[in-house]
Amino acid sequence: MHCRDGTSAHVNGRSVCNGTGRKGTAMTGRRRCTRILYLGVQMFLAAYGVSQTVSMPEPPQVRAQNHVVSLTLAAVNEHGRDAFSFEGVTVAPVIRASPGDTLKITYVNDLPVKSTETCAVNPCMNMTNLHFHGFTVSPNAPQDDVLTMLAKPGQALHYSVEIPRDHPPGLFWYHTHPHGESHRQVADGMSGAIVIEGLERYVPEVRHLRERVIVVRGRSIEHDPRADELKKYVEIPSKTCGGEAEAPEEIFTVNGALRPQIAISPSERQFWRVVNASADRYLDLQLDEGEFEIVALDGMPLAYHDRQHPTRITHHVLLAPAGRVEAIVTGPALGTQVALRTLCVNTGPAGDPNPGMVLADLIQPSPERTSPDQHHTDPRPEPEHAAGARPPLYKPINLEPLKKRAPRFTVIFTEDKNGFYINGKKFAMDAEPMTSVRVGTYQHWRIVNRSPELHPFHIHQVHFLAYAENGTPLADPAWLDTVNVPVGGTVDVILDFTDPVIKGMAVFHCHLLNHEDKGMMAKILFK
Ligand SMILES: [Cu+2]
Repeated sequence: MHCRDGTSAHVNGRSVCNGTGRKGTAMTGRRRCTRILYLGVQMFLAAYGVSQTVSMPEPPQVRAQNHVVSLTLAAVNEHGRDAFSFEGVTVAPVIRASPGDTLKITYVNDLPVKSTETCAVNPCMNMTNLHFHGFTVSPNAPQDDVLTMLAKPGQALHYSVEIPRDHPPGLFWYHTHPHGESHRQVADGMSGAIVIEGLERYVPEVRHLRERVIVVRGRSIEHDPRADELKKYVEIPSKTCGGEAEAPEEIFTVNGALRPQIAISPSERQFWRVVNASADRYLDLQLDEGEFEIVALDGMPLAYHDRQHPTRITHHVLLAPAGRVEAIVTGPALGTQVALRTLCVNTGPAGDPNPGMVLADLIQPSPERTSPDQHHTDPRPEPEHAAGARPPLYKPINLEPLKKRAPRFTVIFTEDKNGFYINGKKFAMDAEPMTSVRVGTYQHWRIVNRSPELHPFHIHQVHFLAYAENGTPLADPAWLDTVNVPVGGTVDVILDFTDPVIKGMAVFHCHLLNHEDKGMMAKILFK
């Protein structure tokens, strides 16, 4: 088989082409090759546990009825990997709710009593629970409690999470959070998206756009005999991009599929809601051509705090593990080959390899093409409880005086061969809170990274304005719940502790979950 870029490889007995990973090269040939490639690769992907679908799979959605979203999820181990099971299928549904709704989730731990897997802290106990990442809700049971709600194999947890009526709309996600084995479970894929409806209140255009919920997960290829083929398939360059010595150990999947196709017509505008659900890898999203018109970051509409600037245009966007971006994208011109890719992220001398690779290909639906996507080009149906009927809430606030004051609290990330620390301490389940804050206030914190690798800082229950890096004001300050902290550097944030629903004990931690499991977490008491 001859590929236009002169390269080929064998996957499952079929020849495939290796793109160069650079835009504008070997496009026509690559497209032809890519189609043949899919046939071969999808066959072994089935065995590999990745979707056989060529189009980007769409997970099932669960909606509210009478303001209650009810579902049962189970934790299972399938083909040696931990997974969520929903209605008998190992898939993580997209949960859709409106402000004012209640999530009633029965979470059954059907994991085996004895684990065959490896955890950050061995042995894996196969304890599990749920965290509702980014939600401004109570940290007390039966809500977003990761400290006392833990199910052993055979046990069940009953969540009843009340989403406040004034909760911002946007993309959130759920994942498991048992200290010591969070990394194992999330790396295996125990994560799913949550949409809080109502973003069209802030950016009316999105109401009429085709919406795509895109869950990006990391997948280990460390012990996969086909690692080389897989790396070629997603176009990981052979040259490393950071200072790291090791070979790449993970590739990204998109809604469970490896390099699926996303149908979008020329000039069509779509509303993409992307979550980085990987346990420990960064995304730096870019389209080969085109830009992202950002509407929300980390589930917070840009307009919420800045009514005059509801969107922001960018060519690439860094998403730390757990980060989300919601953006309008425009279909490329007819005949152009465009991929959604992640750029290389240099995670520092002690960091993990985080190479660039292709996440998905944008394809243009054509009449002869029998893509299931063709039937989904209509605007999405109105949510059952049209949050859009309510007027949008805005929260403009002048934080300049707080920025000028010295930080009220400093979080220092350090690591050594024995573990990972916040302010010199390793997390313990029975630890006292490292700090406490009075609900009703804003606080200036400084996050300090005294280590030779990146760490993403995350705090439960609240959002913060990240406004300065290494002491320099950011060009685009943003309200986030997870922020990257540069190697040897600092990030200054103003945390919003004003919502009375957050009262209770919560945590803040590094969202490289391997680090969290090994101690880089602390408790905070909201009182
Ligand atoms: Cu970390």
